[in-house]
Amino acid sequence: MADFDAVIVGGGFAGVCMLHRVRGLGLTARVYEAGSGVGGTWFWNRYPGARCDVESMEYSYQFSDELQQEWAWTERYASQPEILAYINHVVDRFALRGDIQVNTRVKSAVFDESAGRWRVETATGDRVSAKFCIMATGCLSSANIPKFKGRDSFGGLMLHTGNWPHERVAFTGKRVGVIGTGSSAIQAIPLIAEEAAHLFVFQRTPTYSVPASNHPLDPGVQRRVKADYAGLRQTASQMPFGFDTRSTEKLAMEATEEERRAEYEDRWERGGLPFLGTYADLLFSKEANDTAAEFIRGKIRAIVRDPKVAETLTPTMVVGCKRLCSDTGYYETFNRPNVTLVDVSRSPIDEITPHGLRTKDQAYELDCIVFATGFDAMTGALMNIDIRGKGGITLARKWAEGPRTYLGVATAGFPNLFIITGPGSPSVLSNMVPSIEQHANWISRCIGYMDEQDVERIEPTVDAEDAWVAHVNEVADGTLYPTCNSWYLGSNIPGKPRVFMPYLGFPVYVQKCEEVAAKGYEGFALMPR
Ligand code: NA7
Repeated sequence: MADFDAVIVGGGFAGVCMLHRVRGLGLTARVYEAGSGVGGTWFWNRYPGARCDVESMEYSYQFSDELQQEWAWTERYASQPEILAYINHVVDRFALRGDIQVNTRVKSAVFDESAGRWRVETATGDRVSAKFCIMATGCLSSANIPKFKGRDSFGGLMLHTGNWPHERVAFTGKRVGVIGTGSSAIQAIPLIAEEAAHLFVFQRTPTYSVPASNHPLDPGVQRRVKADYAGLRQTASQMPFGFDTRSTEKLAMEATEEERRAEYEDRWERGGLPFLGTYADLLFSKEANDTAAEFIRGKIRAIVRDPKVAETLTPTMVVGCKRLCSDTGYYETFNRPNVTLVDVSRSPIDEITPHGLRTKDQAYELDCIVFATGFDAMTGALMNIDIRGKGGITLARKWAEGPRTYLGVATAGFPNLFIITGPGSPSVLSNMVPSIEQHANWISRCIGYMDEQDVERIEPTVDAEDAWVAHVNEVADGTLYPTCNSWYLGSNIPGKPRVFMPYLGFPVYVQKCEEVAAKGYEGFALMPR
């Protein structure tokens, strides 16, 4: 059995960054990656239009200024192929590939209490041990395909956006059905519609989306950012979501209607997720939120020509409660003669048939079904691994009522196990790359501290964990987030406990992590060597 200092599960942005950090400590490490290449989310999500909706200059690592200076992004929002090229560049530039084993899914990770080591087993039969086990398994990596009756009977092409083929999928001349209208669907629908003979969009909940206003990146803008990259990173780190949303302290309810309209119009024109940064109370006050929601509803009514279709596309919930989307021509697509919107909230999908699908009211003949039905977010990928801590307790059992972590980075009863961007950390409510990097830095510093202080094992105390879980919920309960059924709450997966999983507030969170470290890892139990 091979022994490593650290096993890292997952070769996406988190695993790659973590490997670089543990190498820096002089540790031996092995990364296991289920895919045939690195990249995680950006390896799997190859659907047409897949692109990041955080600006490319910010969706990148900052651990090496040389890397920041060398790499040139070509668009305001990077496309999936470009992000995949970037992560591969990083892996080669820092000579990390040798420690990454692809095509290898981790099956189990069991803590051997007497040896104080993690025993990790892969689906391909590798068995290794490591002092540290670091889960870099991703927040949105476990694809969700609803268990529709007859799902496997379909005779045509069935795809999930999060597990897309590597070769181009031709939709020309095909009758295509897209199920779902979340971020992935919103990016894919306009492009599929351009190709398909006919596109049916099966919508259960309408989505708010703001135009991305994507464009080639101006070399002048790029030069200016690179002249003070640290300045951009610093500004971003102080924003609630950890990227530059141009968030203000202004309150919607203190502005006049004309001022609000002008502000929203300006943000709509500039495009993207900073729309939510227009006012500080948008996610806290329903009255404030209604002003933003009504602005977007007005835009939908103005864009979509058929009033009935416009009405079906118009959301009624709180804007931002489910993730705000950012699109290129999404609502406009419903003006095309070859696109039909099907409201499956009124007439749910009853079954998948050999030739298409049937809703309560009607049968649809399809050549291809695209499931844009999301992920078992935050916990799904971890639950797919048999993780056992002290006393043989499984993580699945411990988290049966919802995930419990301290700082979203560790969980009591599982010594020397770290989770990158786990539930209870800002993760999906932040710019993922800086959040990943912050965790990788924090974990490597913690491991370095353990070495210096002759600490053999570290795990959170139950008290610290309980207090953190309560705090994460308290923060969420002070917002409008719990008012709808989102995947932040796990409510997209039947039977999953309804618990708000991400931590809201990147700057406060980072400060808390710093304080914990500065106080000798307060809230953790440290066992000496
Ligand atoms: P999302 O945002 O979870 O969207 C999934 C969509 O699929 C959403 O519109 C769901 O409707 C719909 N859905 C799920 N199950 C069903 C069933 N059974 N019937 C009909 N419709 C269904 O996933 P995405 O991949 O778009 O985005 C995930 C994240 O990736 C995104 O937020 C970014 O962070 C990147 P619902 O709203 O549940 O009614």
